[in-house]
Amino acid sequence: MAKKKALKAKGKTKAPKSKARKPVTRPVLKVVAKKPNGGGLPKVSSKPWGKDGKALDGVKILDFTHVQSGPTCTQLLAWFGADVIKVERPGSGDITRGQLQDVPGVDSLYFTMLNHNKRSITLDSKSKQGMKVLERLVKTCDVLVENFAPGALDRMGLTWEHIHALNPRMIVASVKGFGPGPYEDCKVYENVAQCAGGSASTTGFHDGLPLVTGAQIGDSGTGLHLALGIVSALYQRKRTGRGQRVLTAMQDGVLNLCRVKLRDQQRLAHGPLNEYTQFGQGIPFGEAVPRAGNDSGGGQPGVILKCKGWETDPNAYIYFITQAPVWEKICDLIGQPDWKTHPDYAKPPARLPRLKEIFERIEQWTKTKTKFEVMNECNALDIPVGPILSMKELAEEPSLRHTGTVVEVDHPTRGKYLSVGNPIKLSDSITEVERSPLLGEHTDEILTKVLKFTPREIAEIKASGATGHAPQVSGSRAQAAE
Ligand code: CAO
Repeated sequence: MAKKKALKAKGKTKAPKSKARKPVTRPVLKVVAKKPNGGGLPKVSSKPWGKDGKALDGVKILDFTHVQSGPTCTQLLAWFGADVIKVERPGSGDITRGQLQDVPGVDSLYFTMLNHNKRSITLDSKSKQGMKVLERLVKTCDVLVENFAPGALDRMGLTWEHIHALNPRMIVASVKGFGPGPYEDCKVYENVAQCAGGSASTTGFHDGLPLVTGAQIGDSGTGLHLALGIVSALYQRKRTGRGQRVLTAMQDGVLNLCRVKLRDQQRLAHGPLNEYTQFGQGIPFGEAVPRAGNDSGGGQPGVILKCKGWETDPNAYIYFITQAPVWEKICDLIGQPDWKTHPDYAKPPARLPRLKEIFERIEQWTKTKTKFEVMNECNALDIPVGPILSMKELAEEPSLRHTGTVVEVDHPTRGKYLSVGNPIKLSDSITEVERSPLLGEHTDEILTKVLKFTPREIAEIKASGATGHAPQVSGSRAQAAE
């Protein structure tokens, strides 16, 4: 009977032929309308939007991250309302506090811009008392996030088995450079990941060196991937009750972002990549996807063109896409209406071998306008273009200030500085960017209020030197001023 059911469930197995066919009886499907508040969900909130807490309220994160990849992940979780407790080595803390320092003795922008909305506790994880505190944190928190070198967490004594025994509900999330395989033990930084994940081999010009990109796709990109893994694991835990391990390897994260290049690798087997500029130039393709310069990654040809002022302004350029549906508008705009019907230019396949000549003609037009004029004129006609915006222009852009994507934050030792706020906007979970913590600023608060150690225990922990010496700071965490 069970076997019969299994066969039915698979759905592909044909029923044995018999001479006298029985009439097929189909199960009657009962369609039950879902109640609006069904599925175990609470009643629909009647509070105003943005006034019913935050998405991750109640989630406690043991943040054992450092440098960039891990901190970007936990910063996002903090922005969504998680209580992020950053554990740092007494005395020095996260190495980035002192890296690329612009103001002597003050936490660097590298640190402050990656650690908003967190609390800091200093702990020597290699001391007996430090481990006692860490184990209490493991029992108290929902997620441990770390991006130490491979094996470092195990060497501390915090193996997955030990953590799972202490708190079977805990999610342990890690960033590593590589997944299991020949390089799994390697330490990895941003550019290593960009090179190992396929980004560098496909970035730059065909006849030049491989290039790394300014976007931190290895670090911040992997932090983003990890954050998604963590919230998914939290969601699954609601059903299973247990934690799990979440791993994102930086190589995997970069390769995921280079997905279209693996697409092109396979297309190469069927002929040249005719949307690449080198096709029009008659340069043969090799065995691997070449560097595409500024060619568009999609099927619509695009390049970077000079605009008015390019001789002195390094960012007076625009990205111009000759999207097929607006080709006729482009021809009119640049003063080349004859190309609308000319057999060499009218249709996309005819244009492909002539892209260099076509873009040179468009550039004659863009050079007569500023990048913002080109943007305005093209957008009015639905022609997709992108001005090359400098960091200065982005920092001063009012619309980004308005949306909280660029925020001004006040810091007790640094003063006011600019930061990138939460790029992910939730309509019912509004982000308020708070300054990063000073080293060990919340040690006492966490030992007492979160971990509920008695005054005697706290005295013992402190006397052992496990927490170092926390700075005395007046006032609580400052609010970000937009
Ligand atoms: N108390 C005591 N010891 C501590 C501590 C604390 N609070 N916090 C960390 N440590 C110890 C670790 O246990 C480790 O000790 P062991 O080597 O003896 O086990 C040691 O500090 C150093 O950790 P690390 O090897 O992770 O640090 P590193 O500076 O040598 O390497 C990095 C940095 C980033 C290359 C490495 O952590 C790494 O490969 N991480 C994974 C990939 C990653 O996230 N890279 C992105 C970094 S951002 O560009």
